Amino acid sequence: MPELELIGGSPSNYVWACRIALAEKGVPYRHTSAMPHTPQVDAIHPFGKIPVMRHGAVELCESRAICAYIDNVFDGPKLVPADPVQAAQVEQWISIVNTTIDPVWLRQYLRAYVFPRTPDGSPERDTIAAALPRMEQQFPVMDRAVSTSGHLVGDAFTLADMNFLPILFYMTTRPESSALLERMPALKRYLDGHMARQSVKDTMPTMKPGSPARAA
Ligand SMILES: N[C@@H](CCC(=O)N[C@@H](CS)C(=O)NCC(=O)O)C(=O)O
Repeated sequence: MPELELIGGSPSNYVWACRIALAEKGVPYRHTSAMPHTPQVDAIHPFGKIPVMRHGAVELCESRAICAYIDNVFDGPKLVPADPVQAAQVEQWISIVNTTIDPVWLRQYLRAYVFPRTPDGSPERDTIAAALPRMEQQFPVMDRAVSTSGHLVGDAFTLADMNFLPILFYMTTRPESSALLERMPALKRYLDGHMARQSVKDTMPTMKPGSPARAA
């Protein structure tokens, strides 16, 4: 079988989720770092987003599609349970994480720190202030979601957790989100427990101090 190539900078939460999935499956692969909207990304993603993937003649974009391919083509533990209810619950949480959590916690809150649109490069305080009330509502929801089993679905580490964990990790890098997390005991246990997984440790983005999530 040809070697799989995953393309995209490691700080991206979507790239990180795919790398955790590859590690959990035990799939050997080549990781090529690339920013969004660069030629090798644009060649595969119609809107230039990372990650993208190449495996022989197969080219794919969008993390969910890439992970579906990885799960179905390669041996190894299933990323999505066979049980139809749990499989649907995994899709439900991936959708919630990617359409409700990511836009506020990363694209709005963290972006205002990492890619501020201020003249002097200081954090965008008004954007941060606008995100916080929504995060105050969303953190307890996610805390409750993991409080029973320490997982989003059933009692196993699934693709839903692989999508959520990178986003949650980035919340430890900024003061307001870090303080919020301190008030969420189940979420904190969930984060600490799963950050210790080999697949997560092995794929941890290399970050320069002060510049976490450059491409998140
Ligand atoms: N739905 C996409 C989202 C990917 C995404 O938004 N990636 C970010 C980096 S974390 C990106 O490429 N942003 C550039 C842009 O949106 O133009 C997926 O699941 O792969």
